[in-house]
Amino acid sequence: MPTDTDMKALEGVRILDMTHVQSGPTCTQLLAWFGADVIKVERPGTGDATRGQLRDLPDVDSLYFTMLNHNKRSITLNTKHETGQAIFTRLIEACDVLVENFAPGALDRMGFSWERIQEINPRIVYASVKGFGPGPYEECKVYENVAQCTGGGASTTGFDDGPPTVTGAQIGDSGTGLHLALGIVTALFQRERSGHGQRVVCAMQDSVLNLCRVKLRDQQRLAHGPLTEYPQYPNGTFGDATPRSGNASGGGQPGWIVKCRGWEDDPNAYIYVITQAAAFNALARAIGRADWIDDPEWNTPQARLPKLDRMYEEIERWTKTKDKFEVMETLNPLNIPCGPVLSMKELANEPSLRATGTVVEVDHPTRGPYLTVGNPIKLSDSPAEVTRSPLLGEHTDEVLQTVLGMTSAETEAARSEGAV
Ligand code: CAO
Repeated sequence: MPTDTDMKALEGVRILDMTHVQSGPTCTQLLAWFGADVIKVERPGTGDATRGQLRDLPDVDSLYFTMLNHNKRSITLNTKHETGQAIFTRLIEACDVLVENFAPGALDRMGFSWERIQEINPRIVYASVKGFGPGPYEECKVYENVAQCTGGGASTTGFDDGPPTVTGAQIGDSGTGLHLALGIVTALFQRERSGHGQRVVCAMQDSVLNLCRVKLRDQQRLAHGPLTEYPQYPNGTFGDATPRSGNASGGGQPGWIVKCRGWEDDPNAYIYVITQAAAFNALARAIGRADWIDDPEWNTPQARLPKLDRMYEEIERWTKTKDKFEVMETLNPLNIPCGPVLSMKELANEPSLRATGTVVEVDHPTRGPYLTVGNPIKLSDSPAEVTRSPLLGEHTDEVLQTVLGMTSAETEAARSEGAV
């Protein structure tokens, strides 16, 4: 069937984007990549605080900001100013979705409660990220690592004899943004049938816990005996909560990270190897331990479980003789799932990621070209083209005039009042 490659999945959907920092902007960036018209509302003068955070170049929007706000338009609007609020009300009328991730109650304090927003536009989907859902902490402000700690990520990450550890993957911020994006498109889908919008809320604690689902599984398994795939088994002790499992696999097939050639100097000369039962004989042969195949001490998953550490020592004896890519090339054809530990430097230069648009170079008027992560979700009929993030207020006049029909004199008057 012929496809119209110019058409985008969310074309015609207009998003009023009140998000800042990371969690909310991740969500609206995804919607923009799918073709939504995302209008980012920022405070006049300063804008999203991340524009100026972790700067690598003076007076230029930071990579933190540029990499989270592609494909959006930016307007400045003081939503605490009377004229600004009148303009904001008209934007609510003109948009399909309002997204925000301010501290709890911020939008209500500006005079825009959910009731008021529905009055202005009953079809609008109003979506929010908050740190916590209703309960003792609902009024708290939350950043990434607070969510990783309160959602179960930190207590289950790291090694048993070390402190709780957060992961580099931004499961609290970007993870919640992803959840929120799904909530928004689901609400829009329901609106097609119901005719009215709804409230969508994602708490960062809930999103992290959702991503840590297997650890709540393990919490309940603990009541019935030790977790046999964890490195604490059989010689260590288990307490009454899911412990940290080092690099053990979270699934039913054991796995671990082992050293490869060059590990003494290269912090990433490692590979993850999963000893999937179906491919075990091939692995035993590859590492020079074909004797395991007929040895009842080694030739069943049950027999191996109490001595996974010894098994991985043997695997590592072999992997240390090869670099991580050679190990990958040897084991993959044998159907042994494994993955080299790739550094950010290696990922940035990986040709296959460039070819699919998962890593893209984008040009920016004040910083020049930079690398970013493109849309990881590939739609065959809605290809995502990554365009640069907007400068602060770059589209204020354009949006107020084309979306709201304001004249240039009205826009100028709002500006001189300090409303935009
Ligand atoms: N015009 C006028 N005022 C504006 C405005 C605009 N365009 N945009 C924002 N403001 C105001 C807000 O209304 C708020 O004012 P009040 O405090 O008077 O209500 C104020 O700016 C600051 O908002 P904030 O409290 O959200 O910002 P903060 O820097 O203190 O906190 C954060 C940041 C992220 C901790 C908080 O927003 C939060 O907890 N958000 C929810 C959870 C979340 O998304 N966290 C992830 C962030 S990424 O790591």
